[in-house]
Amino acid sequence: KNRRLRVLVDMDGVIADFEGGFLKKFKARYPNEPFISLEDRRGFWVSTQYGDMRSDLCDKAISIWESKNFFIDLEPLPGGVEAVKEMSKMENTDVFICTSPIKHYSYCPYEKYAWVEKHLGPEFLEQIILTRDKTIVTGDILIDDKPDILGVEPNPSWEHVLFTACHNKHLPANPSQRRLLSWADDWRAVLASKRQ
Ligand code: UMP
Repeated sequence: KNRRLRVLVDMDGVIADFEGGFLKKFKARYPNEPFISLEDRRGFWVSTQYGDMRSDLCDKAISIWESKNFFIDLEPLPGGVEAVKEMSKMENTDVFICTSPIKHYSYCPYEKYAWVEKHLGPEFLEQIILTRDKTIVTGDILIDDKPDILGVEPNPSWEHVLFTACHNKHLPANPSQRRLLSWADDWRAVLASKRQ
């Protein structure tokens, strides 16, 4: 039996501030358009909520994360980089950054690698998994802010631990889904619970 613990950590909304970076650049590029404050965000898809506000705002939202330097400029979320570094130094623990690139591939995949190198260090370039389908990746835990993680594998090996974000914090409590409220929450206990 493999006694090493494999932790999959999502990037956007978990260690990189996608929502904050989006809002800042949306306001700068479209200063005369309405925007949705982080307090009013609902639903995982930013583009859907902007499109519901006014149909042309869907494409305007998408234009933000399709632009050069959007992903590399994202600020780290509080405590995320420190937590990933700490768990990667724990005994019998393998940490992978598991993130879905957008399909507009000009900048995003490159900038995700560059972000990891910049904030986590070049040794973490070995740990990156870029996939649009996380269900086919095996692991013990997937820490991710997306409430529903679906793909071709109906029974993924990992337990999805929902990382709280502005868009998911109002969702009704789901007893079958554990949460991490932030990186100040007890992520070490979550890992420990999977080692038994
Ligand atoms: N994303 C969109 N549309 C949105 C919000 C996010 O395409 O409205 C992108 C940003 C990330 C990806 O590249 O989806 C989410 O990836 P994960 O966090 O699920 O890895």
